[in-house]
Amino acid sequence: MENVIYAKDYQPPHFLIEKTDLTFILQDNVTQVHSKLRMLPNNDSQQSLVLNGQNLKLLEVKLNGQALSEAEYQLTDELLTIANPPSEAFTLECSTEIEPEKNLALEGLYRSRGMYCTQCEAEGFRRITYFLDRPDVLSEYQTTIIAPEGKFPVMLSNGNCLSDTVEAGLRKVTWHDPFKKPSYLFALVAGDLTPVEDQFTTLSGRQIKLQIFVEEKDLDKCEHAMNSLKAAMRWDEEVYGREYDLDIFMIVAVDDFNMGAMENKGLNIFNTSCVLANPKTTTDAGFQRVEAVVAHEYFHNWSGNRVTCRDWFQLSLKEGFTVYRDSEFSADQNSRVVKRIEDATLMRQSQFVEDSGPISHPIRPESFVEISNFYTLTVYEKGAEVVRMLANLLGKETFRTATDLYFDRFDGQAVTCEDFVQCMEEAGKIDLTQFRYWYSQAGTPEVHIDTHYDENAQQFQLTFEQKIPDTAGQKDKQPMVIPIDMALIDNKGLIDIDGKPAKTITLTDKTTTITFDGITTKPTPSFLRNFSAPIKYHVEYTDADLALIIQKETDGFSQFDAMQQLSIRAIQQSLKGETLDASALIESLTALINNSTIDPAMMAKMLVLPAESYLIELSTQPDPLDVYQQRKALQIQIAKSLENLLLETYEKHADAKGLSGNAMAARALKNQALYLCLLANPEAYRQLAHKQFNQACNMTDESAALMAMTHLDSDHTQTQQALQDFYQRYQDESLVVNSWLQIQSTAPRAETLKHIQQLQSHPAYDPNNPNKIRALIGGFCSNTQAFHQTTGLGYQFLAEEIFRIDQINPQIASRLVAPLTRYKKLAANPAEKMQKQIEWLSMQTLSKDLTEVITKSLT
Ligand code: B3K
Ligand code: ZN
Repeated sequence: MENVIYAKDYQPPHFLIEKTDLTFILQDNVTQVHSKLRMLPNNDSQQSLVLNGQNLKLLEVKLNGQALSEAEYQLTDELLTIANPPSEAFTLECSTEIEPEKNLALEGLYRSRGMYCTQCEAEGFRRITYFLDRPDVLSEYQTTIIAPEGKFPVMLSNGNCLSDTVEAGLRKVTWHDPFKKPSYLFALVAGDLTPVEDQFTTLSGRQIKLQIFVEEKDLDKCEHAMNSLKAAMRWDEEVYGREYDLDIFMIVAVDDFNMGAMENKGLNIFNTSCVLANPKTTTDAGFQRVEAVVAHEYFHNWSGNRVTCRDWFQLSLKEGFTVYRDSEFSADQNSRVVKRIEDATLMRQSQFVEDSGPISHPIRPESFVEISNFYTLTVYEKGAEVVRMLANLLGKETFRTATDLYFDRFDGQAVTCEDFVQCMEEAGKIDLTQFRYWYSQAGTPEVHIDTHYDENAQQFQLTFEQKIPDTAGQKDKQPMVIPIDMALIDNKGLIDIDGKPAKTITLTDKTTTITFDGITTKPTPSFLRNFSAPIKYHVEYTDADLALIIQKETDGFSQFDAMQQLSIRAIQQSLKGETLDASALIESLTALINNSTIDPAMMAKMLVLPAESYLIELSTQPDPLDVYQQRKALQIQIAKSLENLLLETYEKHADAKGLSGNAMAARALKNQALYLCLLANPEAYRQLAHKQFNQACNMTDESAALMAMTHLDSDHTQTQQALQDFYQRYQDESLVVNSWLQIQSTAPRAETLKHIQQLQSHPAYDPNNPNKIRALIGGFCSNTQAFHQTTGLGYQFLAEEIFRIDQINPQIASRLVAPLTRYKKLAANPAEKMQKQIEWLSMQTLSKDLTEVITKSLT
């Protein structure tokens, strides 16, 4: 592939930018940007000055105040080169014009519903002005925004507001950020917004002003984000000793945004979906997402902003660490075990799939063509799991010593994953040489475990064998450090091991044998407690072993995992053509549901079968439609066997109200019960679902009922009516309309494809808005019946959509193509048809983003 950038080629910048003065003149259709950079050579060797710039119209360049003639610089589509810059400090001024109105890629400066906003990570700043657009160039920014008086009530940039004046009909607002930062953290906003305000007093007694800027119609949806922000600020002080640094912290909500949110210094910009929440329009899951994302972006102020990345290969340095931090925060705010189950589930059903597919890469990649393609589950979620293993290895207090060392040593610097690991090593006084393979080797490690009980010797022996699979571009890997938290169980419960109920076995060799002495009866081992490592493991269990783990384990994740394994076994059997035997699973579920002490949130998780994507991941060349059918058959069997208990459960939790953890847990369980009841017998439960739909006093119940009806009883007129009613009720709530689109695009039937095509011309749809695309087209991709229909029409539809989207927004196109690229994993019939579409795409003129992904999938 052309234009590959390699980590090994890293060179420090030839120039530094001490101060960056920016002036934006906002006028309809064209924005002028004037920059004045105070620059400094960074070494003695005389080098040309090479600045990044994309889609910019250059009006003028001045060096030390002197305009340069066209002969004195060189301009290409992506670079501005000045051959002989001064060898001492100098100022460089550039005047450029950009067209935010035409910017549908949503990188750089663009407009969303009339509002100006920016997204600069990773390389969007170069679409604003010529710059050294790389994270190791840290500069102090002053930003002036000029616009016609009265046009934009709110004009913001990073840091503190220095002045706000009006002169000759123009408003001029100047901001100054005292903290040096890389260009990817720059932000600017101008629009008709209103702030919701609050305050936070830091541990050392400083008053911080907090503002969330939204459109006036959304003012009633900010309370939760504000509370989450304050909770996150307090948590980071208590758990990491990190205080906020500026006097003001702002969040702005925008409707058109490629990702969830962005941690710009002092001025976070959020996708509305990750900040707005109100029980009438937002589900419980939505509330939890807002809490997590607000915290995540806030935590970046230290893990990312104060200590940033040297280059983009180090992305997991800030993202893995920050996801770990937000995950622990959420665990502290809500149920720790449920959060762990959710994280492990995401790893299994999405990250494992990514890690065995064509874009598999280590958490610290070695090369890329387009960095936007590496904002992946691997860098984020697996990265967080790696930090978690380090935290567990060091223990709570030592990990805190290590993070203190990291933040203090590297404050104000751009550093590497290696710097982070060295702090862990120093503080923990351990050697992490082998552990570093987690940063350099891709693929999900697989551990096979053999068990042997010797009754005479009263010994129980375990043999672990680890295998790191070959992945795209990586073969013959080294054994890794794999911490396996385990317990031994008998009928009475957990057996003491060295005076403790559990033990962590840390695998370092290809094969490891462990012997437990004094074991009087054959125990059932339980592995990977609390999902202690991001791996797959295999051990020969009987149904009775798994049932015992569910019954006796004290670790909730292991109980959940045993239940999942029972389901996986049942589905795999029926995929092989054997009769579906779900008796052990149903027996365990019955016992649990009858157990009045179980947390309803946990019970709700127990009732969810492993995702199709994970089942496919565990199979060899399956046909996704078979997997769908067998999973559904098991679901129906469970639903029918438990019907009465499910109805009781539903009724018991039917009127959970409010936003407490208990109420949310009750709703999760009751809605899962409703879904299964409807699956067992749509006739019998249609009215129940319909009643819930009409009488719900919160969006969780209302949308759960609508989803159950749409997915399980779609032909009935009541369902069609409910869909129409829902749209009528919420057509002015863009985020609810997204759910409405998604509920329809995920309806499991082949005909959904046609319906999606009709919805594309519905007034509710906006083909340029990432949230709408994700709801309709993203929903379709996860819809096995529609996407994998045997005609191949689903694949063709997606390929054509991707081609269209790539013309306007390459980042979104490149993310959306993933399901089409994993054809090698599947049975011949779907695989050939998918490959055909990928080949068709590869013959079109595509963005760099999409080209990289498509090329990798065809190799
Ligand atoms: N750091 C941003 C990522 C934005 C990247 C866009 N290509 C979001 C986050 O992880 O907090
Ligand atoms: Zn992040």
